[in-house]
Amino acid sequence: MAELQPLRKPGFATRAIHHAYDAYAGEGALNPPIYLSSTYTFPTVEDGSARFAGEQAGYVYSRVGNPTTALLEQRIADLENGEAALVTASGMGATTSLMWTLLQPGDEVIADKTLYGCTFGFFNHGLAKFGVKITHVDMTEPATLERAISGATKVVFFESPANPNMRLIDIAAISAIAHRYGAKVVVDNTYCTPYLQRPIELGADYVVHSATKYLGGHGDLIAGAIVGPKESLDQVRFYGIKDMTGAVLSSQDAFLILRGLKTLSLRMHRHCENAQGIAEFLAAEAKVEIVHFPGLTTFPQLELARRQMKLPGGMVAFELKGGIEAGRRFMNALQLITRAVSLGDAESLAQHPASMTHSFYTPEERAAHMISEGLVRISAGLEDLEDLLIDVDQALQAT
Ligand code: 3LM
Repeated sequence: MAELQPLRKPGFATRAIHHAYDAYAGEGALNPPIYLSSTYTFPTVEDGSARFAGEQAGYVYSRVGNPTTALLEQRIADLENGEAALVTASGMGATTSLMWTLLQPGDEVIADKTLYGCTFGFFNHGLAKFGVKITHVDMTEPATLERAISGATKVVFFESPANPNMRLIDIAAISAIAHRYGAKVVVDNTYCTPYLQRPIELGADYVVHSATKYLGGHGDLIAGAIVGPKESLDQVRFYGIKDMTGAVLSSQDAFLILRGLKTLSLRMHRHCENAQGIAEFLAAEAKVEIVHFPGLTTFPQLELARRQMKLPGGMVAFELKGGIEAGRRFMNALQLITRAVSLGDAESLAQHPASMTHSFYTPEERAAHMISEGLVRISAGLEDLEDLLIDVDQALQAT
């Protein structure tokens, strides 16, 4: 890598494979070692004390750092174009560790209307119990944030596209408003990955991820990541994670994510192609009421999609004319697309948000947060598109 740097900054795929690891160093292993060690040795008591005091570099205990997770952190920070990153035991571990660090009782979080179900639960049933005010506004219209925000607002939080209804939020416009009031902007970039969208380049302060999804990419682990300013992430590490959540990623899972990242750019292209094919197929079917996909020319926020995302992503949401009953029959008839929550895996997955990922919302909350009861969500996998379309077609016939 060192020889390439004077010529140009290596591209995304190159950095996803090589960044921060020298395969010639140490034993010359092509892949980085998995450090299976909970604790680290101190040459002397004085060295150990100096490390605890932050006066000497070096590892202490894997709840605050491990060489394998540290490599993954450098790589994710680089891909998101952030100053630093922290990896966590889950996507929820990322959001909770960051929020416990940034917020005090009396502070306000303004979040978009639509959030992943457990994030909604954490804000409204978790943080709210500890004196943090949670306000939801429709951030697809930045003026609604302008009307709600005040000096008490410490965090502005959203997903784009939002899980599960695919509403997009203008990261640059929202960040500009939030920063005028001194609030920090946190974007959940799980649906896009840094290959499709880099919120920090658009003005956001922090990015969180469920690395369980596309970053890992193979449905074999649970993990999360936070990207942001180094000084702030040091506080998340030494307070939010070390003392508050303990949401530490194992070095074995960090290795699997490093492996997944090597094919991230390739996989995202296939996910996007397959999602585009499924969305177009559904949109042409008489039995389909509406398809939400940022790659359709009928998508209401097409201009924003093209400006903010490199490609439209691998997630499709839609409703059948017969509502949820037709949706259930469709999902039960699927033979190749697998009935399961989660997303970003090699396998295409179908689920029903209202009774699964977003069942934490009450029916009234779902209505207020634009999550339709009849919505079906498909995470397009990496199979042959033709096979996926045959499955969608036969499942539609069954409705
Ligand atoms: C899902 N989502 O099927 P973990 N942020 C976003 C997410 O989609 C998720 C998380 C954070 C799903 C999981 S539902 C029981 C299965 C945008 C997870 C949380 O803690 O790694 O699961 O990430 O939509």
